[in-house]
Amino acid sequence: MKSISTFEEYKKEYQFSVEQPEQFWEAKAEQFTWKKKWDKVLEWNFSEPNVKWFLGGKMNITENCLDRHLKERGDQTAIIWEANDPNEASKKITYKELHSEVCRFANVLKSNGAKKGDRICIYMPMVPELAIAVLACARIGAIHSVVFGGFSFNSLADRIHDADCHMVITADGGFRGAKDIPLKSVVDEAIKTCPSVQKVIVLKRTKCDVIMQAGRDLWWHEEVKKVSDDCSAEIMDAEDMLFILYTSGSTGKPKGVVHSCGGYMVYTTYTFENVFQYKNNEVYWCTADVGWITGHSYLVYGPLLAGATTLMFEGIPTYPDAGRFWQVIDKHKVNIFYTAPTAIRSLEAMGLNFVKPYKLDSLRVLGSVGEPINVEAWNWYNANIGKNRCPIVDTWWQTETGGIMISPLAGITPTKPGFATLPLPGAQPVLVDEKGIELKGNNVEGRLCFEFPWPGMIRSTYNNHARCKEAYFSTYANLYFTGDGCRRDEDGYYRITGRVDDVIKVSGHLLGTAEIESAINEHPDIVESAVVGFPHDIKGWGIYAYVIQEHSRKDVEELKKEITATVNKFMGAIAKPDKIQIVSGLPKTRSGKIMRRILRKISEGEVNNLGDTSTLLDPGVVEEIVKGKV
Ligand code: 7RM
Repeated sequence: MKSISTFEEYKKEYQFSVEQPEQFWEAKAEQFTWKKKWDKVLEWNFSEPNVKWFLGGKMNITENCLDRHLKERGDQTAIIWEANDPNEASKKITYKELHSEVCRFANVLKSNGAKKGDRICIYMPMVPELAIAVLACARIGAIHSVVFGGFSFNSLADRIHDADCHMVITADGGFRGAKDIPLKSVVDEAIKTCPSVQKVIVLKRTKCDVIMQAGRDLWWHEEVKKVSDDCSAEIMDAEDMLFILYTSGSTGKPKGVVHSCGGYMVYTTYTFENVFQYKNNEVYWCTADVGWITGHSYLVYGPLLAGATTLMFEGIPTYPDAGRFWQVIDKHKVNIFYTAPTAIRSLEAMGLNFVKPYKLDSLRVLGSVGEPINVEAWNWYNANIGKNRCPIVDTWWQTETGGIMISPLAGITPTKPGFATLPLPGAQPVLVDEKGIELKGNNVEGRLCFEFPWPGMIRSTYNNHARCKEAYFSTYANLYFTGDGCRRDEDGYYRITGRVDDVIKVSGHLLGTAEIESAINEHPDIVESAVVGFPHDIKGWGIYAYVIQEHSRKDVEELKKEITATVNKFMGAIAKPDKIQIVSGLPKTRSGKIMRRILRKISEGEVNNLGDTSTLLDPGVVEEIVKGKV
């Protein structure tokens, strides 16, 4: 579809999308292959919530990612894959080849009993087979639940269990920098507590030793030999579930965010094409792992739906050295590069000598996602990577929004460092104060909500619709609440100020403090713990854990090491605390609630500004904590 090409056009299109949302989105949906056209564009209320787009429409998203492109771009590269090791050959997979591989693996799933509506857990490294597995699920109408390979067995088990997955697709292991990640053994550990799992399909990647359980575990390379590459796409209703992706909440276990087929397809395509201003034959690289929503929407689905060439990188930004990103950009002549502020900051800290050897002259657009990008990092990215000639799109969105909501359009929207700028057509943000009173006009700061549905939005939380209502639609009546604070400046530009709840963005990964606490509490000597975030130069936020131990031990350093190892073991390395403070008590109200506000202030170093402490049960606890701050 034709993208917006001027700022005037953006404003007109925005206006139209607000005045006539159904006509607006209907026009965007028409370019796709539908088996049957929709009867009704939209049905919604935010009180249940009940949101349905393109009602009665029948389609399959993989026909739109693959089959639809075969005539025009069958021989074009769909996926460029760059290995962790720069000396391992990269791969180029055409649309024709990807279509054939997806169909073949879809037949593997079917021959192993998978069918429409089944949930399949995918726990894999960043290799092309991960994208193939995702698309093969969608091909047969199975619901994929991708779990990031950095999560450990407990987190994996929770997710397999919650979605009642009967099948897991994994690999023997994965390469990440100098490390080998043992994925299969983590799966083995996880499914000890998941009796629902009947089949495990294992890709050979690292060739490490694995135990294959007869009757349950199957090798990918053996299975694909047994089937053909002919697999017609399952006909799906636009509102059938496409995938579940778990995201951390402020309380309890992660929520399985549910996205549906039709609306997600239309929304990811529209936002991909417009935000990045993608042009035919350009090479686009999103550095996110497919285990996160950014990988789903802007590494796999959005780019493939748009017929783009999408680059997938197995490794990390600092391996073999901090020039790897820039080397890959030159090697594959990347035109559009989309990464996270935490990566930018960590590479900035390594110095310009890692940037200088590379030309970076293929770059046309730079993107940022995952957390607020500070002005300093924005300027560094702009000057040293974009050479002051590439527009930067600071894209604000969430797992729950399915796609980008607030962002400049590359080269079209005038940017301001630190601002996600303006809502995309179809996105209707409102700011409210703590009580839910709308803050109208400009120069206001409050909490970010949306008052009208968009096609890519969350439909439910898996198997627990009440939780979806509670988490997103109950704080403020008739609004979708994001959990973010936000300022609208004098020009109507949006600047996200960060989370206002008990989740933290650590290196761009959303983590629930409650989840980290329960991992810490797995340590037999820990009685209670409280986790909060503290500002961190590279990670954005670091993890600060206050813990109470059962018997006082002399060797505090040893205990801290054990706690770190426990979190690593149960949840994964991404959740390891940066700071641990052993305390004898936590600040609690008379009703026994931990006053996190106070702990947050202390971890941020604002010990002289703790606010109202009059409801504290024992003020002495606070004094002790302030004294022992690490
Ligand atoms: C895409 C993603 C969502 C949370 C969100 C924000 C934060 C994301 C930006 C941002 C400021 C941005 N999904 N966030 N993008 N904050 N500017 N451009 O990250 O579900 O993992 O996290 O991330 O707090 O609520 S997510």
